Amino acid sequence: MSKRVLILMGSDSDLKIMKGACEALEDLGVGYEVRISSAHRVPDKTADLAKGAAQRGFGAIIAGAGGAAHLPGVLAAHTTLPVIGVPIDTGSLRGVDALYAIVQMPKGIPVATVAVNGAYNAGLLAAQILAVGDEALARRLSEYRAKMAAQVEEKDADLQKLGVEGYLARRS
Ligand code: RP5
Repeated sequence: MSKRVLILMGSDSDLKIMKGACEALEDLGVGYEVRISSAHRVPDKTADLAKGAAQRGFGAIIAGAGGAAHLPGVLAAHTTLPVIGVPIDTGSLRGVDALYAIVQMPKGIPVATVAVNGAYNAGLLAAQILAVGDEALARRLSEYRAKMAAQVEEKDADLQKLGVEGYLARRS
């Protein structure tokens, strides 16, 4: 059976950003479960989710958090599944606080970190991790890339045809 992705976030205030990860996984036909679990407010639940994840059929974990952003690192401490961290911009420090917190893991316990608010890419990266052992998913990823490349070529052809002003006028 295909592995799924466990998506976690520290607060429901992260959900509007983290839904990007859900969208990416849906675009690629990857199953997922999405949960709220704070490293600070419900530490035992967070540890239990990480400890049980592999056994429950998850192949990767995506964790979004803002501020002190300890969630991805704490999950990574409790599982050898790959953990992808999404720094969330909570306003005051524009997400740089969460980015530094997530990316600066100590040697021995890595967390793969995407851009601030980069939840869609986290979903893609999780899919790419699962695709190592899933040929059908690897094919869907190649198709996704080919579609993206075709869209760029279409835009370039339109730009050549319409010119800069014409292209911008059509976009607005
Ligand atoms: C973090 O604190 C959460 O991930 C969230 O980004 C931030 C603020 O949480 P709330 O106060 O909105 O619940 O743990």
